[in-house]
Amino acid sequence: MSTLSPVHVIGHLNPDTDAIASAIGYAWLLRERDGLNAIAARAGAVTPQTAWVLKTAGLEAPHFLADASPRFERIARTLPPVLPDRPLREAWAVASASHSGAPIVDADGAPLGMVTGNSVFHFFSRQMEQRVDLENVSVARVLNVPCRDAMDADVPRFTISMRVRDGRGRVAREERDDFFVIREDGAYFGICRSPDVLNPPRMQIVLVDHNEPSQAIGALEEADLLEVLDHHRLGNPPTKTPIPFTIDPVGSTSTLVGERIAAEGLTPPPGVAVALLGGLMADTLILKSPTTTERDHRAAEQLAKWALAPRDGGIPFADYRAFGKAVLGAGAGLGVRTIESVINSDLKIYEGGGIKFGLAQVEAANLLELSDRLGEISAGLEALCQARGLALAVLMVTDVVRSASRLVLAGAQAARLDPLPYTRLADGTLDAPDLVSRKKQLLPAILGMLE
Ligand SMILES: [Mn+2]
Repeated sequence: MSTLSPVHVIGHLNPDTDAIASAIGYAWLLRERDGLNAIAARAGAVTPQTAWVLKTAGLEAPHFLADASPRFERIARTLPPVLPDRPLREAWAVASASHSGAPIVDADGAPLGMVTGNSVFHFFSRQMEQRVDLENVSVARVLNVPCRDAMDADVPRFTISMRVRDGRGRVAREERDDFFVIREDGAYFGICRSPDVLNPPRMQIVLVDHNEPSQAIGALEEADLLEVLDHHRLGNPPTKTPIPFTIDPVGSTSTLVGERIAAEGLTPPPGVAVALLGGLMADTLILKSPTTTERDHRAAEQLAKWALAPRDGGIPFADYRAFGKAVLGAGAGLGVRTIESVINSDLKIYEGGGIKFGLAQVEAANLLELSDRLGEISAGLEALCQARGLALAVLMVTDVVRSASRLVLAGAQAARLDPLPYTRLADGTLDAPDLVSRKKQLLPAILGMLE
């Protein structure tokens, strides 16, 4: 991992596919071209359409950034912890190398205290109160006492996810200079020093696909805005220094990122190109929206060259229009998609237990959408079984937000799936509250049942 401070590239709240894709693409370019530690981020949950594009691109969703206020994780120094029974000289070595306190942490990760100049001073004071004859105590002997005897056991703790600004008051009132930073489960993560808490480094942010503060993550004023790359109207916040600021009235921010990558003579990994092509197709409705320009057409051609080259790991679509249709199809709710696309967009045929069967998966924003289309879907699955010679077919309708699925079964041998551990609802569908993966959950269960 890079030791450079991270630069977060992030799109607007309620991110659409262009906001996510342009963040991924521009972060890639900033890493590749400028050597920055650029990290794509998102300001909200991904939509089913974006989830489909990312899955097709073979990419993870960017990490979620709740706001631009620095967290304790950012200012933590991950010093090597010292066990409480180790001699004081080990903590001393850590403290003098780091010019801070030395963390004393037990074997299972629980922070116990800190050895600091002050805590050792107090240790001496206690010795004197106990009338230990200090003239006969050598430094070597003192440095051999267990750390736990000379540590400060009352060091305040801050959780990695806590905003630094929320810890400022506490730190300002303390006489100590060093504090524990702990994980959510209470385990040691690192230490932080009061100057870092009182004046934390600002987050470095690049905005893509928006420039208005009202559309951006919270606490933007606590961050350093490095750059804006966008295709919307102006509504930008003031900055203290001049920054690169691009508003270009083209169809998508993904277009702008694609153009810049091409202008550098670089070739992105196919997944990045797929994501950008997805963002462009989604924002321009396959180059048909009134916002579409000639530049979007050229960018689409270029991205398609990178994204659709199967030999280089690209995706199997005939051209960007075919891919664009799939993108828009993945964005539509179940309510408006054709049954054809609901069943076939993500259909896989398997063989097992002497039969051929099909498992299709579709993502829905809401499982209630299924009820309205159930009759057509069942008929479509039966027709699929006929046409492809399948003994059974299952459509797995997955609510990606709530991580639950409903199963619609069809085919002459559908009854073989009766033992599946899911509740059969009045409409004949199966309610599978924790089922999200066809590959890892449903397929193994079905294969087990057909044996
Ligand atoms: Mn956009």
